[in-house]
Amino acid sequence: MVIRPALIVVDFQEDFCPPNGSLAVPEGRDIAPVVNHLLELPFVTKIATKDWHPASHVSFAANHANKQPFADYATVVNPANPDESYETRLWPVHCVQGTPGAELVPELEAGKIDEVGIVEKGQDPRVEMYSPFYDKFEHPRGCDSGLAKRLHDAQITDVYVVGLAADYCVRSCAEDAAKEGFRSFIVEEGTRPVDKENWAQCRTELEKQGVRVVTMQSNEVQRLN
Ligand code: VGL
Ligand code: ZN
Repeated sequence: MVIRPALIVVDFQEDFCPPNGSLAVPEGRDIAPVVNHLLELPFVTKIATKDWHPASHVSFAANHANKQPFADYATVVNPANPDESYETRLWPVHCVQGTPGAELVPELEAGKIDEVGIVEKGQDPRVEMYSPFYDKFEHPRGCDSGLAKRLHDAQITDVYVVGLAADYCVRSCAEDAAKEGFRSFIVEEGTRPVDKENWAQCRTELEKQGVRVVTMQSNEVQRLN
């Protein structure tokens, strides 16, 4: 079996990491050794993504009257179709374009990412975009980053996803990779969730979407060596 694996390092940025990140994921920075180890392996392509929001982004609680980050939600309407909408969780201001919080963490060996590797997402102030492939709107399709085409053009068969956060952007990335027809894996030691108490449930839902959560010791990772 010929496998052509890709690695996607999702949103390993200061704002998602302790001690100072505005949306710090517990133990978020601790994934660095695992991510760097994976970056040594012979993936066909190694991609990093950045959450890259304008200050006016819809996901910031501060941009809505009387809304609290983490606790409250807002309705996002498809700018191209008022009949399509979803409720989205609100967050502290994070990963604003060009700010220190939006930088990749210095622990990440970014020199090992492909030259053209960085995908920036969440740039439309009106919509949430957890996945680096597409935003959630389908009728019509919203933002397409071009990542799916890039992976198909490179004849990728298997996508390995790590980074932050497991239950939001890593999850959405792995689900879209599966939808695109790639075998899709999340490497568990290379990610951390915002809500640890919901991770078991989240895993079950991921497996239903065809994503496999694997460990560094699994055959799926060991065979890459
Ligand atoms: C993320 C919440 C808001 C993530 C991004 O990268 O998982 N989570 N924006
Ligand atoms: Zn965000």
